[in-house]
Amino acid sequence: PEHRSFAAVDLGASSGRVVVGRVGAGELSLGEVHRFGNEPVRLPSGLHWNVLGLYREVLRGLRRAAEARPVSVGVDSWAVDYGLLDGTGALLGDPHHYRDPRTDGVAEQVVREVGAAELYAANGLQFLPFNTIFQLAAARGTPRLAAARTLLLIPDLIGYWLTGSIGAEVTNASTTGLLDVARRSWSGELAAAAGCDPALLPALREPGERIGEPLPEVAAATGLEGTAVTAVASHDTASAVVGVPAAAADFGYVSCGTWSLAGLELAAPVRTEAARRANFTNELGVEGSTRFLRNIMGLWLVQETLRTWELDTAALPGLLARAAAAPPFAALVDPDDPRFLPPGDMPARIAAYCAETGQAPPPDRGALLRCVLESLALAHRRTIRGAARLADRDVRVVHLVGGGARNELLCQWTADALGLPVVAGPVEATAIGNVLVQARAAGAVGDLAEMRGLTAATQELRRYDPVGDERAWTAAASRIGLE
Ligand code: ADP
Ligand code: LRH
Repeated sequence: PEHRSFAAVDLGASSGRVVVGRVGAGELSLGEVHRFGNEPVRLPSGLHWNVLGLYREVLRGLRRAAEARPVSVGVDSWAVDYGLLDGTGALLGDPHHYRDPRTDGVAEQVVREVGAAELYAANGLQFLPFNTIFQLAAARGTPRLAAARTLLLIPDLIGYWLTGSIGAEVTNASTTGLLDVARRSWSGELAAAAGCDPALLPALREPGERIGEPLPEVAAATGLEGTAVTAVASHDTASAVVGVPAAAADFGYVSCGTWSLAGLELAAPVRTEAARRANFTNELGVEGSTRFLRNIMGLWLVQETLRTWELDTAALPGLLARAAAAPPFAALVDPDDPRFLPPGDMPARIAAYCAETGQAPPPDRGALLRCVLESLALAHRRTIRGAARLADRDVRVVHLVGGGARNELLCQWTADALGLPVVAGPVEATAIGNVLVQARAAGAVGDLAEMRGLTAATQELRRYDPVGDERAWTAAASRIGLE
């Protein structure tokens, strides 16, 4: 055939989709066959993902994808969260959401026991309170953990349900805090630091490896018979970085959805004391690359604001027009203030932050949205500049991918704040990266450079050149401590 099809399942923290990608010589086209919300559920035991509901939607989507007769299927999702299996392979309870407060104070305790520098030397990971290593430490001594025989990250869990095959894909495993980043292997010492039995951790697999094929009941439910299930870069951010349409090496990226993941692609981890202090992470990418980046609280601030106002994304274009008309730099926040992490009333938290820092709280919805987006642009600026400095690299262009690429204000302000061109798109970079890693495994596309060339040549991109006075952004950054 002139082109071949691949099905990508991409589960984001705010929504999931199943996409069919067609790949051929000079061709890459995407068709979304199913999209569904991803809403957590609060139980007496805490905040959980509805992983069974998600799996049902995955099967529905795959049934539609099957009509395109895909060569293979790949699954990616948000990182760090996991399900536990008992000795028979049954799921033990509902996976916790990384925003569940059961980890409060736990990370600090583990860091006190092990040492922050020692942890960073081993796993190279930024300090986030919900890293899997800290979630496991929080679960120490629970009956559920005692009964567990296998730990599976979310895409590996879906892969297990689809095929019956158990494994841990390495890009996502690198977000757990349990991986020795230099050796690309599980670390017994890190597992011990969490009080976790290393036997829970399955054998690692690389992106592109075959996982298996659909179990009979899955084949019956979806019509996918004999289709391979292939390991992709199953950490959504790793797939998004594959989907960045960069032409040269001197690029920075912002994978901008629920989170803004901002940083660089490097050949090797940077685990200097300065990188640790600036809280940069070294997560693993494809072709042996390192994703040197930092989490920025991202569009979560917008999502939770809309939820508080009982609005959804459909209201965004109207609200963004009002943000554009609001006065500039009236109020600013540090988006990474830990108070913004849990679910809850976001406008109230932003107002409280402003009051505490001697700023007038935003007087209306347009002003509040402007405050959030200018603050995010400043955080993008600080993080890209910080990454370039810490890794001693030049950045000449910033690629902004994910749902945030639809937000013209955020793209323009990121360009203005950085004084660099921003190339926005693809919106579905993650699904593209998922498709392309499958296509490479099937021999339909070559290496990372070739994949990026194909994305650049076929996807809709928009360039934002910096305008206005960068000094205004510098002044704003120093006002709020984001330099
Ligand atoms: P995730 O993968 O983390 O679930 P996405 O990459 O799908 O996130 O991005 C979702 C975000 O994209 C939304 O929170 C919203 O802020 C933004 N977005 C979606 N549609 C639009 C739009 N039409 N205009 C501006 N922003 C949008
Ligand atoms: C983005 C993401 C990010 C992780 C977070 C938990 O969806 O995978 O890279 O830090 O979710």
